[in-house]
Amino acid sequence: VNETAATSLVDAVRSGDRGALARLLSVVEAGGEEARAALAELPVTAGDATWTIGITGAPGAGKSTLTAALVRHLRAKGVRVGVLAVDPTSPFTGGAILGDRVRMHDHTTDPDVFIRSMATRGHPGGLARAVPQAIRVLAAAGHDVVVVETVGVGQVEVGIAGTADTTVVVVNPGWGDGVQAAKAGLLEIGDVFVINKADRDGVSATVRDLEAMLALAGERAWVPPVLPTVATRDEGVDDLVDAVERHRAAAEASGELTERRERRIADEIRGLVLDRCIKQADDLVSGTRFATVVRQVADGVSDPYTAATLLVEGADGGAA
Ligand SMILES: Nc1nc2c(ncn2[C@@H]2O[C@H](COP(=O)(O)OP(=O)(O)OP(=O)(O)O)[C@@H](O)[C@H]2O)c(=O)[nH]1
Ligand SMILES: [Mg+2]
Repeated sequence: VNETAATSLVDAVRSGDRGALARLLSVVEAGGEEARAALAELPVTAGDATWTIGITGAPGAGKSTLTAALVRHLRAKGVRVGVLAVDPTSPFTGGAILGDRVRMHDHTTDPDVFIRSMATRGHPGGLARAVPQAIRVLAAAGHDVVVVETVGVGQVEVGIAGTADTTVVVVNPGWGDGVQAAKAGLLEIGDVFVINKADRDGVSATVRDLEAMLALAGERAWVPPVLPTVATRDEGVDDLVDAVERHRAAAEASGELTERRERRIADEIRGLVLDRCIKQADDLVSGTRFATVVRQVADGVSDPYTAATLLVEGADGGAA
């Protein structure tokens, strides 16, 4: 790998070259040697000044619409914003990226906004690894805030939102007793709760239910606020910006910020380890040695457990 190429790509990103930024994000998403070389140029602490906001919630809750509104409000304050829209690549959400593009369209010509969709294809460790790395890249490019939109289903997606500096959980009126939120693990990770689509019925009941469920956690230094919004009409978004700023101040003061950032680093390392283990496993279960073992089990000479142990532990006596 050409270390000089990696260095000049990172330098170009630091100097504000948007083409280079797009390329570096692709490199990071793909992982491997090229990503390693580039990220070696980007110390984790380089992103310390950048605030990350995770936006998560059920499919269709209005996360993208809310993100676009949030970006608009932050831009009005002169804040430079990067957006990572994590596409879960499920067959049911195939339209998500297109939808996000449409809603984000207002911002695509603003040089101080950078929007990127990130696919979660590939190895299970991929997303846990790539999101923290992409945040670091966007920080290096001078973004003051990075918003990460992930759908609030799936352990990995919820986990990623939960390691943001501030996690915003988006629900809709009629989530009723909040059981869905609890099941998805969203109650634990939310620093700010938004009841979007507050133009619909049942807002006050949902506020009450959520607040009651949050109160079950007992006394806490930071009590997550519950805010109604109508993202499509830009209502309540000022309050959201305000709540995020208050949470930021509280997290900085309490040491929670340091903890979150360590969790993000842990996710990244875990993802890298997982990717490598999977690569090693793939190698073990292919090739002639594997074919031999399969035949032995098929012939009744060995059994699957013994075969697996032999493959993993590398003893070749039985497999030869
Ligand atoms: N009535 C109403 N509709 C809204 C509001 N916010 C968003 N919507 C609509 O809800 C639909 C889904 O909005 P998105 O922003 O794509 O939701 P999302 O959570 O990003 O969806 P996925 O990324 O597919 O999970 C769109 O048709 C929006 O126009 C709101 O406050 N009120
Ligand atoms: Mg979306």
